[in-house]
Amino acid sequence: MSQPFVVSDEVAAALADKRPVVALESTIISHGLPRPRNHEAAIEFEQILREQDVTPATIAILDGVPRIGLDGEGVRRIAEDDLAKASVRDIPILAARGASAATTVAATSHLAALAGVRVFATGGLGGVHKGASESFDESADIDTIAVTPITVVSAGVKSVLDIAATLERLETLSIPVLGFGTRVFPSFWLRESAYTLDWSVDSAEEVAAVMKAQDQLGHGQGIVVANPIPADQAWEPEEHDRVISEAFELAAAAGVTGKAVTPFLLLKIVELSGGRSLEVNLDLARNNVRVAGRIATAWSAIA
Ligand code: PSU
Ligand code: MN
Repeated sequence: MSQPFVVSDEVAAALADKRPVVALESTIISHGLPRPRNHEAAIEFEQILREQDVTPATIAILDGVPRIGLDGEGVRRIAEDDLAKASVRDIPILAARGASAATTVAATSHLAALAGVRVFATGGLGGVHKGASESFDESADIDTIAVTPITVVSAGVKSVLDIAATLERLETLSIPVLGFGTRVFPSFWLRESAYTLDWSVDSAEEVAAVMKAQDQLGHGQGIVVANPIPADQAWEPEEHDRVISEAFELAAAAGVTGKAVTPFLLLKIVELSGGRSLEVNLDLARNNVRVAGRIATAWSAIA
């Protein structure tokens, strides 16, 4: 039987030498950011890590093969091809059919962990959607992190979600949430939500220490590191609130449901904000990649 997934030579060598590696997701590139900025962003996120002497492992499923670490052509494909959006449940179907897809936070976390990558940077986590008590729309991101040994660095969850319900789910599923330099849970484009956290950390080394302790004392779940965007890069709250409510009205009017909701809202918000939300989205993602690089470096020193 052939290998069910492929780890690139660069990532495999780094893992074998216990050098730091950070996973990067492909759905944010394929479905979360508009072209052509998405391709530039995919290249830049990898570059930020290389400048920290950290090996990037961008993850996607190409021609039925889950790939941990892409070459330049793979990165081009996730940015320019019209790929499907794959969560964990889609992986075996894509593999059996030889099909291609971008991986969500859930699918990226799962594949990273299969390959032995422990740290992952994204923009924002999926979570419990507003109205979920009726629609049952809750991202598989949270459930997957509950059973996957991965440390995910995000700027919290997008303010299009039900943040309170998402935090409740993280608690129920025994996923530690660490505010990175903050006791307030961030809300993606904004530094703060209305919700405080029980725990904050001030350094990458502290996160690595929690990872080590969790390996010894946990049951294989992951860790959420909530990293707020720097104050001078955050979106203006009034403009943010106005655009989000308009985007919601458009999604309701268009009757968007299921896994199309998140990409629809993200791209509408870019349009409605005249591109401002995109700049903020890119800044917070870069910031998460940098922090993830530091955590991976601290982890490789103690693992
Ligand atoms: N955060 C972003 N951009 C994105 C997403 C999150 O900044 O594109 C994507 C991630 O891939 C996440 C997915 O896993 O949205 C969640 O989708 P859903 O709500 O359908 O689970
Ligand atoms: Mn959903």
